[in-house]
Amino acid sequence: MDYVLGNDRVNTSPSLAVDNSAGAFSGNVYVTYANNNNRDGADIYVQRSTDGGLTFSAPQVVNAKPGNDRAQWFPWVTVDATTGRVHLFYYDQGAARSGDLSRVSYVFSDNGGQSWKHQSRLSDVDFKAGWGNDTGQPNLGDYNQAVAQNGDLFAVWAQTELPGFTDGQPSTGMNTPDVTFKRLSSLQSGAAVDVTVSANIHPPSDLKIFPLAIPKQDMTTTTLLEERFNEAGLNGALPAGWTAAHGAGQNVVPWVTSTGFCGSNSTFAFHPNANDGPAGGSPARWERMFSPVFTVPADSDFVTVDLQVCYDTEDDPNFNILAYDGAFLRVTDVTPGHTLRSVLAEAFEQFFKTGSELHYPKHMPRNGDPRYFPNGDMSMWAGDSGGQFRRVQFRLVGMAGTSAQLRFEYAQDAGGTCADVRPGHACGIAIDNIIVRSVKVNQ
Ligand SMILES: [Ca+2]
Ligand SMILES: [Ca+2]
Ligand SMILES: [Ca+2]
Repeated sequence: MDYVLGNDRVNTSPSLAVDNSAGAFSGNVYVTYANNNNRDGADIYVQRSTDGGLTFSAPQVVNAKPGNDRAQWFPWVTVDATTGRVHLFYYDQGAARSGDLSRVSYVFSDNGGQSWKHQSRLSDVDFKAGWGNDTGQPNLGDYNQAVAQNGDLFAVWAQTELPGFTDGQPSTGMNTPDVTFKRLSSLQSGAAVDVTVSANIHPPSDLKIFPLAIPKQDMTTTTLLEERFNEAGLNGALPAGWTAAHGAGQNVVPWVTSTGFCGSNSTFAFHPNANDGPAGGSPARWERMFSPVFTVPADSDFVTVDLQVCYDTEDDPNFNILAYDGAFLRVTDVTPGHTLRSVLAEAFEQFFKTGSELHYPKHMPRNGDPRYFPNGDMSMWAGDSGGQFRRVQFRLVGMAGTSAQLRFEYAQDAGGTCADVRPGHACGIAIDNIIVRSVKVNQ
């Protein structure tokens, strides 16, 4: 399958169940998995055996819009030991047209897997795959399981909720995702669901979350950091207070200031996507750009980060999401007394948009190359922004009273640039017009 925005370590993750009931389809074997044959990221397939596993049916796709929506992945199948009903559920980014918003979708079969009915959802709310994606991996994973008997499905899965910036401190990890449990009781032969019980193992956080639309007059806004890279005399250097840091790789290629990429007449921060490794060496690298530290007022309700980004980096034209070279934003907690840690901005965003798309456009693969970003497997700005700067907007929560730093993390793998997939293109990523604001909502 393709990669999935916000989610680490995705794979086809097969699940298998046997019908142990005394029903008409007793002995049937069901295997489910995700694949990308329809090229929309992934769909959920089932194959069944009616001869004890000697042969299996042709693959049958069970999600609602195969080939025409977003990724469905990490399925789980179980058979009611009493009734023989086959239950199947999976993560589903068909919850939105772009971005990492996800839900748990559900189908069932009462005829031994010949047909599947009533796509509905098991998760009570939609949630973002990237929430809680901290320095550890993975976040959401292949932890979904269920059993069923006497008409009751008992299902568990990992589900995120929006955490604040400091969630989990002093640990390096955040406290989401949690395990969500649901009991779904159904009539044996009918479609109606009569009882559901669900629970999170941890109580929801007490974060104050404001609606996305707030009238301007109801907000007091304070600018914490503004950088347009237009200072006189930079001559390619980063502005005062900004630093370039080499993360990994044989070749040190610092972030610089530059002009001319994407037709911009303004100066911007820039990193090239280039096969520029040392002779006989590798161009794989991780190069970082750090902002000055800013301190968020103690009465801040949320922080916004606005910037513009233009990118043309190596992606994989065979997939919607997979890309190899690009950059993403982490926010580092440098508050005195806190554990110093860098958290993906996506991990605690209430809102995140790149151009007209939610979240990032692409995701880098897992990659054990020590010269790449550690383990890879991060969503990022990558691929082709069409020769234009795109507006990026974040609303970040739970930052009141903290001191923090933006860290732009660029990584490229050992081979290929944007010019290998788009011949003649100039390759790299440019960032400009960064503004960090604290917002206080007037009550
Ligand atoms: Ca799909
Ligand atoms: Ca500029
Ligand atoms: Ca590459």
